[in-house]
Amino acid sequence: MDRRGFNRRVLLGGAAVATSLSLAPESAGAAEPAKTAPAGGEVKRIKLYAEKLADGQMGYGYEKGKASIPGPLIELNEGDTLHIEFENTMDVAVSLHVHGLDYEITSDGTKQNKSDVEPGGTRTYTWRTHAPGRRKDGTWRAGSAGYWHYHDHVVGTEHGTGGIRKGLYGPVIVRRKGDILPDATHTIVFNDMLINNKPAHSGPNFEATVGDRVEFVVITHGEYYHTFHMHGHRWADNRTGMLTGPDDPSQVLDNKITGPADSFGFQVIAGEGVGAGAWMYHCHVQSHSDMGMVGLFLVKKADGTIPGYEPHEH
Ligand SMILES: [Cu+2]
Repeated sequence: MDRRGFNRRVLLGGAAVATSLSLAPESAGAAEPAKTAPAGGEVKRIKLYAEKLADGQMGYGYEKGKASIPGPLIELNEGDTLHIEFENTMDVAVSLHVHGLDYEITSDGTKQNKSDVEPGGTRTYTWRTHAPGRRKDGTWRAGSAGYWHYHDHVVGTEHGTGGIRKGLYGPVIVRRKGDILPDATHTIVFNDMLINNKPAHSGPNFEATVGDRVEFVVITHGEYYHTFHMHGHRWADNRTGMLTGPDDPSQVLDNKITGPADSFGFQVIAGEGVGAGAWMYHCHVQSHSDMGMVGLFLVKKADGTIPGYEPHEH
């Protein structure tokens, strides 16, 4: 059983439990200690494809014929190494370029060092990650943990402008030992005036049940800056999006400015202190939200209902 199913079952414990939770909203979702990330150090191997999609867009996928926009979530723990056997099924050269991780120039994914992949070709990209630590000179070296992303760097222009516009991007999460693990992770990419390359005013929407620990990765691409806003939920403006304790000085936000190639992430307890509902998230640049940069965080009650929400209206 996955973590999400486990959490849901705990929450389905009965009406008496639900009542006590609603009287003490700060404890919602805290029935069990949160699960945490293990230490890294593994060598992992995946296969990744770049493909043209039926509607003229492009995507990355773990299997042939199953590319998606955004591409699949790649999760690592600090210290892990990832070898990606990358196959280009398209009729134009394509690449894989990652932010935030360690890679040699041969895994840069750019034309400048011939690390792109010709049509029909295959190449292995290697990404490494490391834990934080003290350098010999006494200074502190940051670890790799963070909310990062990957994208094409060669389709259309030598910056991958055409590939990114058509959907060649995806999320990467590197966790530190002890980081809290979520029940589910969702990716939201503001790409020009679209979200995840979907038509305006059409989401994407994400579902959860009150009390679920839900993680969002927010990435921006394209030409514009945006402000990411979520209704009813807040997060901390730091590496994990969560406060570490009462003295953590990180600012708590429900709105964050984000520009091209920025990425951040956070976890919320769905409906904590506010309950179920069709909670909007959207770009808060007013003209952008009016033009359809909006989706829903659909937080259901334990019985599956969402107060006031009529799906057919949306
Ligand atoms: Cu915007």
